[in-house]
Amino acid sequence: MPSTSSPEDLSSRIPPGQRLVDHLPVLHAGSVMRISTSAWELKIFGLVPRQRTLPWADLRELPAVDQHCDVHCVTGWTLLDSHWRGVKLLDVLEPDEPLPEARHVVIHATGGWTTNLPLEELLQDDVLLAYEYEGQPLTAEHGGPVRLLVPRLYFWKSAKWLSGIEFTTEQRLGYWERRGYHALGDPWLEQRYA
Ligand SMILES: Nc1nc2c(c(=O)[nH]1)N[C@H]1C(S)=C(S)[C@@H](COP(=O)(O)O)O[C@H]1N2
Ligand SMILES: [Mo]
Repeated sequence: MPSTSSPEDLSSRIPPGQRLVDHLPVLHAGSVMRISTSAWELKIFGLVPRQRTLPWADLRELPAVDQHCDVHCVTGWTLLDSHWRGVKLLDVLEPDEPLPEARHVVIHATGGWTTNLPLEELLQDDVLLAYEYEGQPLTAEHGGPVRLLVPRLYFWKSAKWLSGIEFTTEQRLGYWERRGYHALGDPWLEQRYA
C-alpha cells in the first residue's frame, strides 16, 4: 500500500508510550514451534454445539482476505502498515458457534502458551487467521503456518502457532495475563498491566 500519510497522520496512529520500528521483530516466550501445514489443525472447543478440528486444507478453502494494519507490542514498539493475508475468524465460525452462554475466549498455541480475550473482541471483523505476511507464507519465527491477528489489542493477543480457540463463560487468564498483563490490553488506553 503506497503511503500517503503526512507525519501528522502518522503520529495519530501511534498509541501513547509507543515508538516506531521499521520491521517486525521476532518475540515470544519459549522456543519457535515448527509445524508443517499437513500437521496443522485448529481445535474449536468449549462452549460450542460440537467440538471440531479444522485442518489446513479446510482453512485454505475459506475465502482469503488481505489486511493492512498497525501492530503494537506492549514492550513499546509499533509497526505501521503491516500486510497480512488469511481468513477472517468470522468466516471460520459456524452460525451456531459459540453457544449463547459464551462470554470469553482462551486462545491456545502449540507448546501450551495461551492468551485470553473477551468474546466481543474476538468477533471483530478485523480478526484474522493469518497465514501470509508481506506476500510470503508466514514463517515459523512469526507463528506460521497460522497465527491469530487481533489488530485492535496489544500484539501479545495475536497468538503465534495458533492451535485452539476455546469458548468459556468465565474469564480465564492466559500466559502473560496471569503474570500481570492486562486482561484486555487496549493500546489506545495503554492497558499494559492489570
Ligand atoms: N504462541 C505465542 N504467541 C505469541 C507470543 C508468544 O510468546 N507465544 N508472544 C506475543 C507477543 S508479546 C508479541 S509482541 C508477538 C510477536 O510476534 P512476532 O514475533 O511475529 O513479531 O507475538 C505474540 N504471540
Ligand atoms: Mo509483545
